[in-house]
Amino acid sequence: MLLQADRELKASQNTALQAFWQRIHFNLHQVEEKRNWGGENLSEDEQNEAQALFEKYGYNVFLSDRLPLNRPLPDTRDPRCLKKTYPKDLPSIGVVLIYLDEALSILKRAIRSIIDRTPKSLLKEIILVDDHSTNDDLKQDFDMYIKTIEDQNPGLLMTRVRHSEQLGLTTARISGWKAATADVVAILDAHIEVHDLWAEPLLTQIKGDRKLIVSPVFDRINYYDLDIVTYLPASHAFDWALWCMYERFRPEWYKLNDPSLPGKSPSIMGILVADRTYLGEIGVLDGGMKVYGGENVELGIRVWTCGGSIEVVPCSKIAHIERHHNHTCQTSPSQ
Ligand SMILES: [Mn+2]
Repeated sequence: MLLQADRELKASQNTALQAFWQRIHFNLHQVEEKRNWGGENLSEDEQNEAQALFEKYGYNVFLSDRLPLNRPLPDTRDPRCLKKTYPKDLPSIGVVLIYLDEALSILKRAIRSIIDRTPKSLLKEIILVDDHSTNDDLKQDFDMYIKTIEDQNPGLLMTRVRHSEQLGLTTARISGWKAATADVVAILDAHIEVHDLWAEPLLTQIKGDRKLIVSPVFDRINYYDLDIVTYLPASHAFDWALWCMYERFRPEWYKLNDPSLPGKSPSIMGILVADRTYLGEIGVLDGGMKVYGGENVELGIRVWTCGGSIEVVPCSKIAHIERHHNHTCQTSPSQ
């Protein structure tokens, strides 16, 4: 229903935007119905700027720079999630954000969403791992923003980790884990926004079983208009080429007829939340995995063969930008 209403709204907006679109002259690999750079009355210069930013980053930075950092997200959870309550004495959480030349406004919005939507009593630290970015705005401008965050949140530890050369995603995730001190570590991409109550369902599962590696359900943030598309819960699997893909949960999960319940998963898709010490006990991630996604498959096999397991937790949602020019997993379970 939400999406139907959304589509109708977009359709009416599209009529007004049609003339605008026709003035944009560049080819993309995938032709989308709409491209809203951030307004319908952009000057030629603004269109050029928007296009250049898109080509550089793979998502609509022009629009991101104009959206509030604390923009609300639609509640895309199963209604049953709203009735759940969580223990008061949950473990503390440290959030690791990995980035390499991410757009500044995207990074700021990720941080802001984490601070606004994680209880202060649970959020111990945010660890920013920079895998050797070179963009100028990630220097002083970003430092100033972090200083503001620190001044506004005296109880929150902001930790910076900078690689002196580019070491890759897996090593960056390991660097983040090493810098963490909280009970539980959440290793996230930096082009995300967390939804309300994202942390509590994950921490509850880990509190119940420290050998669980958990993942939220991702929603998609469209790279072109930054709107949210709801993804349904599914397990994180891989095909014979070891490439990530969504797969159905085991039949038992469907028999329970409650999509708010966690489901077991063979693997993860990169974003993972785990007991910090347990993740260390099983060897964190394999830094020798250089091909995208290899470390996720390897971790899945290791967790399951070392007496642990992996769960996808539907009541925890994180919105994630799937870039235009980037790796994307197959068969996204959108509704
Ligand atoms: Mn990503």
